Amino acid sequence: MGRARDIFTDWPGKPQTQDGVYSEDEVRLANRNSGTLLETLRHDVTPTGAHYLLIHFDVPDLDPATHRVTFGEGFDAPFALSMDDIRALPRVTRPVTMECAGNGRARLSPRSHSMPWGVEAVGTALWTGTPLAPLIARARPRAETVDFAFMGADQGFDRGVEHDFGRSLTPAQLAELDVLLVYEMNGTPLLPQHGAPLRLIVPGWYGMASVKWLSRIEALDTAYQGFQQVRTYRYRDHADDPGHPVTDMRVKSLMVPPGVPDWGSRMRFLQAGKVTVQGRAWSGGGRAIARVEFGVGDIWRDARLTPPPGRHAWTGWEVDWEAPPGEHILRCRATDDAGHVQPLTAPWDVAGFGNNMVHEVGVFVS
Ligand SMILES: Nc1nc2c(c(=O)[nH]1)N[C@H]1C(S)=C(S)[C@@H](COP(=O)(O)O)O[C@H]1N2
Ligand SMILES: [Mo]
Repeated sequence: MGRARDIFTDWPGKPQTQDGVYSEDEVRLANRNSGTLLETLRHDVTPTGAHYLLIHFDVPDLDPATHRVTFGEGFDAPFALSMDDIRALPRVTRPVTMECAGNGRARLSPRSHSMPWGVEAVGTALWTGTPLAPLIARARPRAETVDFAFMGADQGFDRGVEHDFGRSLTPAQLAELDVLLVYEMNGTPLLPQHGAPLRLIVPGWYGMASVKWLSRIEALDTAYQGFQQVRTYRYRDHADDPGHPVTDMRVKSLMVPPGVPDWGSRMRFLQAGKVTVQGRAWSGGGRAIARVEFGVGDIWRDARLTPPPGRHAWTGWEVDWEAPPGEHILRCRATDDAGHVQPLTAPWDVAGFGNNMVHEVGVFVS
């Protein structure tokens, strides 16, 4: 609310400069990791160049002609596959909505030192590849396997710990998740920044599970202890809280901001009268969207829903609004079929994970 008001009290008399520097860490992270353009929420599928990006370290330089993914350590029938081998396997294409677990972090205070996401770290792509489960079965994991580790070809440091980016899934999770080994995005080969030549897609989970630049799969007889599994991607109430793992996406919705924006504040300007407001809503774990409400101030009404293009993709919503002159805060709030509803205020977390509060857009109607 404060934000919407600022622009009208300050503007056009808003000062031209302000003291203080941008946080260099946050600027660097924001420049490397772009967000999805909210106007592309009009479409079921996010155009490839407008899909958000999250890259922890450097994009590794992998040659698709020589790249192999190995099913090695811990398998009784280990093997390695080239990209040609993988492309010769059964081919499936699925629309999957993926959101970064840190999406919404910028609304939290105090905040962690991390990627300063507003609301835009989510997108839907048509991912093409082959199901992982039959390959795991072919490699014959040892009976004592409790975890499968998925290792990327990228490495670096986080809080002084050097590691390859890696994540794990238990045999039970793998059995229910419909995980894909993916080599195309929206009908063209994966771009380097999205994991070329091969990545995992874990439908319904936050993005960290969908390991890019996939190079090694291992079957472990003790729980995987990689940094990205045990040191981060955990919901924690305070710094010493062991917390619990971040897994599937919480219910959430976004709107295409109506009208035209103010460059600096992104406040919207529109003309009084009928306006159709639209957006997308999603939840994780295969849960469907049951309801989306559109709110103007404290008045809420139900939006019309359009069916999602797939079980793991977002649902479209739309509402006709007779916009009266004045300044308004527009909100959208989704409910999934398990009865989870988006909160009106941000759930706080040490690292800023899982903030699924309602999307708010300030508009000035004249
Ligand atoms: N190897 C590797 N895989 C990774 C990451 C990474 O930094 N390295 N980032 C993860 C995170 S946190 C997210 S949100 C998604 C983002 O995928 P995208 O950049 O294709 O949107 O990739 C995941 N897979
Ligand atoms: Mo992420």
